[in-house]
Amino acid sequence: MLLDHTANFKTRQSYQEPSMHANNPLSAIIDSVMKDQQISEESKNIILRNLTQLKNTKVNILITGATGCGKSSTINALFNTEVAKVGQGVDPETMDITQYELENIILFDSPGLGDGKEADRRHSKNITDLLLKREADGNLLIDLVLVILDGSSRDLGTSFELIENVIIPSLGSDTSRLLIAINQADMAMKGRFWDKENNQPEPQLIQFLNEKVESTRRRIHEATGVDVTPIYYSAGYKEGRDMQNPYNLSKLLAHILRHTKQEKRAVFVQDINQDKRMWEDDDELEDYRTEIKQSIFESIKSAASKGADIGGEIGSLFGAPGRAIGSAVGAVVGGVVGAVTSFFSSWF
Ligand SMILES: Nc1nc2c(ncn2[C@@H]2O[C@H](COP(=O)(O)OP(=O)(O)O)[C@@H](O)[C@H]2O)c(=O)[nH]1
Ligand SMILES: [Mg+2]
Repeated sequence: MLLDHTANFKTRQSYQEPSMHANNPLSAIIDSVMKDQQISEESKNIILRNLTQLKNTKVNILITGATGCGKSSTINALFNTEVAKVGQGVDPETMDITQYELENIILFDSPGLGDGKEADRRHSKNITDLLLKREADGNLLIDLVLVILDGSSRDLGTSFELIENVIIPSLGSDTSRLLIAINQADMAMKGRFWDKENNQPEPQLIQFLNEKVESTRRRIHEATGVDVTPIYYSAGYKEGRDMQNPYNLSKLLAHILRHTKQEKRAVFVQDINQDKRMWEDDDELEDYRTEIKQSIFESIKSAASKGADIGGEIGSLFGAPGRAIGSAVGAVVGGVVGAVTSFFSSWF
């Protein structure tokens, strides 16, 4: 992947240090703006200030669910790093919340319920405290709570208890912070009806999973009055030489972005997994990858032009994500559009 970026950068005359920002799209965009000959100094200053601020913006995500549901696997599949240790068993490291600091995203990995009375009490309190926590500016710290259910489990009772009695009561009136995802879709029928070759469910399993989604939605609605539509996916696995790519991970990311404030979506560009294989297989009900690109792109664009009447200039600066570099877009655009699209084209 890194080689792809470098190759793209080398074709752009304005960019001098191809490898320096290979993993940091926002830095690359800032560099491009700085080196551009045609943007006015005034606009440059505004854009740079905004993008620098964006670089320092954090998105805080709480990921929770019963031990073994696949939190670590999901983190490693979604993000551009192997930070989260995957493993089974109850050891001190999985007993409490583990925090992972990526470039812009901060992950709080907390066990859900089901690890014994004492542990459950502690985890419930940790989760409640986090969900109520506010930053210095008064905003809630946690932008999104992702609850992962183990799709291969027949008994999701403790997970419903977690959602209904711990998480929802701590969300406040705005329940849009909650996202529920059913993992291990491949194992939902004990591995039956999973088309390994094409890494996708067969019709019987699709029906089973859709029913699971619907019963989960109905159950939570009846217990709490809150409307959530879970999605199903598979984080995949790696076991020695045996590996299975994720399924519907792009759908999961698209939903994560929908549940994230528009102005914060941009920072995902820094942290999402650049391994193409993570994003390839999904239910194709929607074009998730295009949605992801566009929503991140729009967020970068509006963040960059914030607080200044430079709409026209910024518009031409960024162009549209799908557009080929150097086609309808002018010379000004090349650098920045190039920086953004080259990252995406090598991922997706
Ligand atoms: N078949 C399959 N196995 C999975 C999937 N996600 C996770 N696993 C496996 O489930 C086990 C527990 O996963 P882990 O990520 O450590 O769960 P955590 O305790 O919630 O962090 C590991 O052996 C993973 O490889 C999946 O989508 N499909
Ligand atoms: Mg884990």
